[in-house]
Amino acid sequence: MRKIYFILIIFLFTSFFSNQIYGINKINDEKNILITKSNSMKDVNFDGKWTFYKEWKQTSWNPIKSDENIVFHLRTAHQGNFIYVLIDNISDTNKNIGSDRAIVCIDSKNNKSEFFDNDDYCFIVQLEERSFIDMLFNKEDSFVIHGDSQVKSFEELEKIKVKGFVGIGTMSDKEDKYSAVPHASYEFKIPIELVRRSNNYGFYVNVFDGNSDVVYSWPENIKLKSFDIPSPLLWGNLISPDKSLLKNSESEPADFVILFVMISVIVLAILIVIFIIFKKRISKGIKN
Ligand SMILES: [Ca+2]
Ligand SMILES: [Ca+2]
Repeated sequence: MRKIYFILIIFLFTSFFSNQIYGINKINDEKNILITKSNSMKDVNFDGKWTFYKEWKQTSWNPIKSDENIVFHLRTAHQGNFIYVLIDNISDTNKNIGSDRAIVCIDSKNNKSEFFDNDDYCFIVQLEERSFIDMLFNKEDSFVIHGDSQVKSFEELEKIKVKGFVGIGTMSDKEDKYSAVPHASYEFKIPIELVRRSNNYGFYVNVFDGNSDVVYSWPENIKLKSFDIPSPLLWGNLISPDKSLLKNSESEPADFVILFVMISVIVLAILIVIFIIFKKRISKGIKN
């Protein structure tokens, strides 16, 4: 009988914690970017480049290659109500204001649709020369494209204003982590409210160098006709391996409440089992 109670306790315990036990090995392939939960993104200075030593340190790092050479570094993280992306385009050392750009696309349902549907968003940031005045007035050359329920070409799609979205691109300086040679770099702050919380988005990134007319992308080796965005069907995945993106990481007190309730239930279950065993023993003692 005691064995059964023991198994019951183990079962209760594992069922409470089953959602927290996970393995990321099976999803860690080349079509996935694993996004990190960070607690230092509030310190990021949105000026379009890696501004100081620790700025983007607490993020996931994915070096994106073409023919075995790294062409850009992709850093991703989430904190609170935002997804943060840095694209450090070390391969673009020619400053082409108004034509160099970076694009981040998110398929919020990751339904891998063939055309750009209404749960898909692309965040487009152009390289700019940031003067003191630009910084003062928060000027940025960026916009958001929203997919449609009908098949439309990328040019026909609606440009939308998104509250809270920040996208800035500029040439890097000596503080850059990867290369001392000035190159194009782009910082993005994307409101999760727009793309909804998920632990699995469709994800696509590309950079365009106006000097060489070359586009590099992730996933790699997607051939583009003109500079259009490829079908979401070909995009990769942005995965939150610990599912932390499903909840606001700033609401820690709520987590404590859940943990407290879970521990209370487990302690209560153990006490009930002990009480039953104790009661049975007493009744056996009385019979004897
Ligand atoms: Ca910065
Ligand atoms: Ca360029």
